[in-house]
Amino acid sequence: MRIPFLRLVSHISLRLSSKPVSLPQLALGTCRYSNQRNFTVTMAARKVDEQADIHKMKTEPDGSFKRKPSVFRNFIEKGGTFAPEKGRYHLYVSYACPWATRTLITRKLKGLEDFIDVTVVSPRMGSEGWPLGDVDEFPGATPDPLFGAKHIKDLYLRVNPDYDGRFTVPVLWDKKTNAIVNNESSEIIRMFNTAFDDQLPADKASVDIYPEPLRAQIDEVNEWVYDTVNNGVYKSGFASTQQAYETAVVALFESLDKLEEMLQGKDYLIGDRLTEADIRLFVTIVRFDPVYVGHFKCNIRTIRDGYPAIHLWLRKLYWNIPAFKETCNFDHIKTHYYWSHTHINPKRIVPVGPIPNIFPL
Ligand SMILES: N[C@@H](CCC(=O)N[C@@H](CS)C(=O)NCC(=O)O)C(=O)O
Repeated sequence: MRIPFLRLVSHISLRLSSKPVSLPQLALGTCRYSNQRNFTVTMAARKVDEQADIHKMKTEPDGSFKRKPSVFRNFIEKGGTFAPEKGRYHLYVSYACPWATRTLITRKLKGLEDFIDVTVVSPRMGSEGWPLGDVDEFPGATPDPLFGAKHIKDLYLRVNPDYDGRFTVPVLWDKKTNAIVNNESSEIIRMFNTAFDDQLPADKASVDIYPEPLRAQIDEVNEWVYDTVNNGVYKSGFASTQQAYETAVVALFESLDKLEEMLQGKDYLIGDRLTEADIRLFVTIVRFDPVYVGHFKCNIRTIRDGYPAIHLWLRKLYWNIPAFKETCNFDHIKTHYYWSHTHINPKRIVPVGPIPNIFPL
């Protein structure tokens, strides 16, 4: 039985008395070296270290987590710098990462497997960030076939040694110019949706996850689903104060309640066809019970017990459409979160449950 949301909010607001906790300040700017050259080297090394190590990522002064915008934002398009050529692009992903999995699902739905090769990182993200499959052997992880990179950060620094953003996946790489085309999943899936259509068989070219008549609705849903659900689970899990956590987790469950209403008797979120809105929501929902409920404390309800319509929609996508099931690797997913975030789970113990990770239809 689901707890009515209003009851829940009043219960929570009674407990919103904790003061914001001041964050441990990282010692940026302090340096023991008098020699100027040493100083520069030390600061540069420390900066990359901060960029690569998730444990050194700072939350905002109020304890909330804000995701940084992606930096590489080029498009594959006819007549552009990055032309749609078969075999030219390479995709670096993690099976654990929901953002990267959006691109894997779309790649499969569009039949782009022969057009774009994939490298899968190890799920165990350490102080250097994402390791490739030869540095950290893990079933399903692969080495970098292009440069023998040890970590994803090597690719970013190869393109720009001064890059000061995070070393995230997915990365869409151009083998012709040795450049990062794009590292923003929402844009990569839009490219995959249309850029290669001229070269694809009719049945794959006609797959359209961002159909013209539904675009306004898709954009509207994407906006709040991104903020409160896709990113909401991270805001909840990475919050460093009670108040920031409660704000995020309440907004998350309000949105899940809304999605539950929207999915009553429906197989797809918008209209009567599969769109990118389904793909973007699926990657979060499929990780919800196995990881976010426990690890990120998103535990007001589970999907399996609290949201029958979302649960049915999830299972239909997973079991009926191979692009969803075949890109979902629960071993990578669970290992990544529970092993990598030692500020949340210091002993790196990966829970056995839930059993099963996803129920049959
Ligand atoms: N906006 C990016 C976000 C990608 C992202 O944050 N990926 C995470 C993995 S789930 C990552 O690689 N994090 C590494 C880090 O922040 O160091 C997208 O949607 O492509």
